[in-house]
Amino acid sequence: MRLSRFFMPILKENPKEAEIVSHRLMLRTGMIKQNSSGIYTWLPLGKRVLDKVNAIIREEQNRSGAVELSMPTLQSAELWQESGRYDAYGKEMLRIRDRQDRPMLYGPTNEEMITDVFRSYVKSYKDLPLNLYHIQLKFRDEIRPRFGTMRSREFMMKDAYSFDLNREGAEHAYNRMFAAYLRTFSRMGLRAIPMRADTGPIGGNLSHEFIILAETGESEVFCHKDFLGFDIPTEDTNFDDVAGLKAIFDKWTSRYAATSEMHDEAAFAAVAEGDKLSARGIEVGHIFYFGTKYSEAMGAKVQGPDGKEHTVHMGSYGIGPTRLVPAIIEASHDENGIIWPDSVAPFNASVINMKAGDAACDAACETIYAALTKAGIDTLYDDTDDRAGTKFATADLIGVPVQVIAGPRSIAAGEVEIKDRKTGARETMSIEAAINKLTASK
Ligand code: 5CA
Repeated sequence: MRLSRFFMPILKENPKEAEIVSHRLMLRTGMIKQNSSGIYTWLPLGKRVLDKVNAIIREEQNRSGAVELSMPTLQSAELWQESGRYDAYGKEMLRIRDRQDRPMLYGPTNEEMITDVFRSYVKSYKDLPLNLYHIQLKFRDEIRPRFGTMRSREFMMKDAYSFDLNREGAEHAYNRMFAAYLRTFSRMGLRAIPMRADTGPIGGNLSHEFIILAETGESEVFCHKDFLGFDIPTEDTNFDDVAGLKAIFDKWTSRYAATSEMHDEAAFAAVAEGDKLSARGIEVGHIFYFGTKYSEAMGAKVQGPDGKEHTVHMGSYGIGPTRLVPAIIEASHDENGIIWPDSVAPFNASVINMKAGDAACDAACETIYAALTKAGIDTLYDDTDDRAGTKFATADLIGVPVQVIAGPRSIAAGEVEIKDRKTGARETMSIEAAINKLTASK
């Protein structure tokens, strides 16, 4: 992408309304724009990050055996009347009427709708287990939307729903998502700790929130330090291995970890003083097993191997992509701006032409830009006529992991400088060596 043709409205001043660093940086770098309270446009730079976050989520959901579909944002109230949640949900639900005066709502979650999809088609245990997911916008009329897309009213959610013949099957489905979540967050450079959690309006009694420790987090959390060192399930994890996944679950629930709603003072007091972590955290995912709560109310049954009808056991599993983006920034920034992990960076490299218009600089930058692009590296080429200082500041601010810097003096010597955004380390090398270095890992 040539910066001169991109749309990246960088703000010169720090936006005053932003209370936390991720919100400030997302506004400054032109990743998001607020349209109304808790409702945001994802501008091109932000959209690129969000797409990469979603791609990782999708890969790990698919790896675990979940199947993607897409459900609408607007739902008929009828389904929610069936489950009994239409009245129970309260003011967070945005209720709408269509021209026929039929009650509709903008979905805050999709348990009812997916149960309806399921009961329309699935009649036999032979079609189980099944886990269906989508990545879709939700709306919750939060009392206090704040911190940008961290807690917004319209937000994106990956929501998956599992269906099994019995509790045993449902527990395996839960463990599948549990392991997939550990992998998902780790691939974004985050250490998420699963914590016993309250189930709120979703229901059930087995539930974990996946929490990133961060000073600016909204949740108060208590856990054992060992979580910081536990191994993440590997890429070759067998998601059909019931005992293997149970072992992962057991390991990751073997130490104390709870959100404030579920906090047990006495149990926490038993943790050795030096092992206690009492901190703040950001909830990036939340998984629930709620048995037959929806399937019972809505008649989702299958014929079992015994020939009898069985009400299916369900769970639901949420991740908040539009919250993950600021959570990653909270975990990875410095005084100059964002430091993106390569896996979610909007661009993986930037080429900085210190003197656009200088024939030698232009030619060298075009060569590098073309070679990196050809190798499949998302590259931002700063071909604008801004001052070099401005270009450096912008590159640091938007946090692209590697910068290739070309100025008239270095180009005359056939060289460029490579700067690592995270460490600040700089290396000078030939143009060819720079191209080789950056494309080697691709
Ligand atoms: N149906 C279940 C799981 S699919 C559910 O709705 N779970 S939830 O309420 O815990 O939401 C799932 C995830 O969505 C949360 O972990 C969080 O990452 C994200 N999320 C929830 N509310 C918001 C919000 N107001 N703004 C941004 N993200 C949110």
